[in-house]
Amino acid sequence: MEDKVQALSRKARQEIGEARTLEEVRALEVRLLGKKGEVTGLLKGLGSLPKEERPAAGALVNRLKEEVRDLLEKRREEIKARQKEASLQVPPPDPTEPGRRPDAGRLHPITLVQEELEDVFAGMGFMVLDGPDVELDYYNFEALNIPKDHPARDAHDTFWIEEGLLLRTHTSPVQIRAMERFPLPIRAIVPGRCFRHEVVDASHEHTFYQMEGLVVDRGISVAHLIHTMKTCLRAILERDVEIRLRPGYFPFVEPGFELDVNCPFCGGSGRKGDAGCPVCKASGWIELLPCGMVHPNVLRAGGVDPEEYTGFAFGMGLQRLVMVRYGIQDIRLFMGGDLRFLEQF
Ligand code: FA5
Repeated sequence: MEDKVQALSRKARQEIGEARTLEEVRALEVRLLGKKGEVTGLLKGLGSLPKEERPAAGALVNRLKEEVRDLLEKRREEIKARQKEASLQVPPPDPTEPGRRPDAGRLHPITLVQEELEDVFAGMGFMVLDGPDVELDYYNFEALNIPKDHPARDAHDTFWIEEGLLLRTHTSPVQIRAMERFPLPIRAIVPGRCFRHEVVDASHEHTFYQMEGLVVDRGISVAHLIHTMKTCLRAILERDVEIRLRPGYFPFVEPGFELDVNCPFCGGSGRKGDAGCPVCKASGWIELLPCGMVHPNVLRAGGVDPEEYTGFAFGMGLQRLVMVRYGIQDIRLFMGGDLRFLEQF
């Protein structure tokens, strides 16, 4: 019996030492200690020994059983520890892997065009002014020749705040603020945010950007307006532009115009291949911005004598200009926060 126990002990030690997985350990456990296992077999064989040998042989087999149980448990712990270590291990760095480019921020297309415009106008001697987003009714309407109950207010439905304050609907209030604050002559642009209570669609937002322009001096005429607009549009659209003025009504200018530019998508021909140009609707012109000669009442509200001075003003929709420049069809893309759009600039 002693020989058998020793032989099984050696065999068990070796096999358990070679087990690589928990499943293998479990299979050995069954084979050695299970009901029909080899150690159990030895225990069962005790009955066939002479009576006086049984206690010593029994103790031997029981020790073997303990030993095998300990060996199995130890191996199990080793395998578990190895698995845990392997799962924590970080793969070594791969020097052949292509590098990752850090995400650099970039300017929003509206800011981009706004800054370019500021440069162009600064080159023509214009100041860049700012005005409050939250405005008084007086500056947004009254002083711009839009008294209470004037129908022009209908086109500027806005968000009202208590005590006669409102979110400005255009940058034109800064015309008055500029004339109040600065000596003549004045040459100024005012880029800024505007708000209207408006149904949002492909060309209208509730929050949008305008750039106001104001020139007040002796002898200012429509010719100055046309020259200034052509110079700025040529720089921003990076091509020679044709413009045309159509009559347009705004209470704060007289005469007032809608300024159109020849369509950059069809070169002003109105045709794209065999079909009509879809961008300018085959007209060859794109409506770009309203402008006009400053109304005498507005000059008076700003403390300027209209008998001595004249001026022109314009109110450019900044998004509109960016859309024309880059061929963008939907104004909602600007504030949508979609990186696939923003990363193109
Ligand atoms: C005005 O706001 C006048 N203050 C412009 C002006 C200034 C005229 C000086 C004469 C002299 P209008 O409401 O048309 O005008 O707006 C001017 C431009 O702002 C439009 O041509 C358009 O490009 C842009 N705009 C107006 N409303 C929205 C809107 N909801 N979403 C996006 N852009 C808009």
